[in-house]
Amino acid sequence: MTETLRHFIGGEFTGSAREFGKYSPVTGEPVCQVYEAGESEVDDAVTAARAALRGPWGRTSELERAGMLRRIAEEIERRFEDLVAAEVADTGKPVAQARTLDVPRGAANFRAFADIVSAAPAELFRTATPGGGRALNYAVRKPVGVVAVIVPWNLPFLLLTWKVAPALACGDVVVVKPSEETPSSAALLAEIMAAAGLPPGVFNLVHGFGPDSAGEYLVRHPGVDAITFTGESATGRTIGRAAADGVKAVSFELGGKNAAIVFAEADLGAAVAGTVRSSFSNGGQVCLCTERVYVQRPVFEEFTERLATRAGELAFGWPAQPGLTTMPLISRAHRDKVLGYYRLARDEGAAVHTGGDCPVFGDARDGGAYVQPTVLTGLTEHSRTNREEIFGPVCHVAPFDDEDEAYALANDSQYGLAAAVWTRDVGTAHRAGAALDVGLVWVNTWFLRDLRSPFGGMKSSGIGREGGTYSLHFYSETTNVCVDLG
Ligand code: NAD
Ligand code: 6OD
Repeated sequence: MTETLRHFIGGEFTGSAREFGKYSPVTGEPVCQVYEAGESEVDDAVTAARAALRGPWGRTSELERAGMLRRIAEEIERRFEDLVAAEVADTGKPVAQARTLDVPRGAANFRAFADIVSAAPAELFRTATPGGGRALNYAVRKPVGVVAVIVPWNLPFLLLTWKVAPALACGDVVVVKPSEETPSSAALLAEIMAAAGLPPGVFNLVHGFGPDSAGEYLVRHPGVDAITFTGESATGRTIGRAAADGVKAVSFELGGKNAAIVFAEADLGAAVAGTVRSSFSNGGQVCLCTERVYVQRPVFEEFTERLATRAGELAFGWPAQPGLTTMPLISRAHRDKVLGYYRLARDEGAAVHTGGDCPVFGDARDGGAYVQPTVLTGLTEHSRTNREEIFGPVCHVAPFDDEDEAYALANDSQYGLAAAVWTRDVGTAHRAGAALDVGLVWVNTWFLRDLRSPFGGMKSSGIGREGGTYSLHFYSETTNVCVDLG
């Protein structure tokens, strides 16, 4: 067991009166103890942030901040193995995944926003009015202020740095609250910020839960100017109410019930392999995962059989084992929720082609939070299984006959985050992009990211877009200056 993880406030690591335990998804054994912030620690963090905003940080140029972001990226790379160990301990994900996705994306997030803010164009208009007025209008971008950053547990370091990097690029100061399930990489990020030379108070970290804890105190704090949140849609609604009371700007990246659409003329092998990734990666715990798969009728049976076979072959193991293709869920509580959906699916009349239960290992992993990757068919579109986000390694496969029907099925959801389309027809690819009511459409791929592109969801999947200049808009305030030219 390590020492109790502390908050990072005004450049100092501090404890608080209460603490909680973090347990391993692999074995259920304790990982660490964590201090829980109360109202006074949250207030201290917001106060420290505000003071830092008034100091030299608030007057830095874009290029100075870009330099700082690059130093943070270098420091992430220096602490690479510590970060990998932290992510693996908290989530149980394969070491190989943490090494190739989660931690490298942390460094990439800081480098990308260093580049984006350095190259951000200025807005300037020469104005000529019919009455003879002549003026120069230009927009000055300023920090939005104190930003609350609240993130979930599924890709902890990737999602935290995805929001901290643009906030710092824009000159903001942040108070971050990681998920209670994944405090460890955030604690390392605080050390990284100090080592990179970020002034005290610019990055603050409070640990704790949501309701009646650090999360709720943070979003209700009057000193917070903007809230950037990733998590469940229901939590987003609660935070939205608090934000409305305080007239705070929000950026919400919320839940999904994403569709994959496989056309009969697609490369079926690629579609099966891609759907294995899109439905089961990270234990199905990615907001972008596809839980509804629509397959054109001529290839429906073959696709379902091949998908179920591949899903049944996904390898369970210990995180350090090479060749791992799946992982535990984050906690026993989440496992119980997912197993509840497996039972519900059966009650609603589903055929279970593979999975539907927990694996039995006969070793310490039986104390962990594993479930089997599961492929279902036979449910109606109105079943709860097909309408509610499960956030586990499970998908339901259903047939469709023509393109319009596929889009109608995919769009029939309260969510609108992402879709994956498998086709060889270039016309279909572009029509899908236009027809699907989601923020992100992948064609013949999934979760391939360019950090300059807009990211976010429609409907209950979110409010706003981040990525590239979209992030600069959210994390900045703008003052337009109009100078009369006489
Ligand atoms: P969650 O909403 O339960 O928690 C997310 C964070 O919010 C945690 O840090 C939690 O402590 C905090 N929180 C909870 N209640 C709060 C409150 N009342 N006030 C302030 N903070 C509060 O989500 P989760 O279970 O950690 O993550 C899984 C969810 O996140 C899924 O729904 C998934 O789709 C979503 N997600 C969305 C995206 C996206 O980009 N759209 C990305 C990742 C995850
Ligand atoms: O890639 C990203 O920037 C991003 N925000 C991914 C979200 C994944 C959801 O679990």
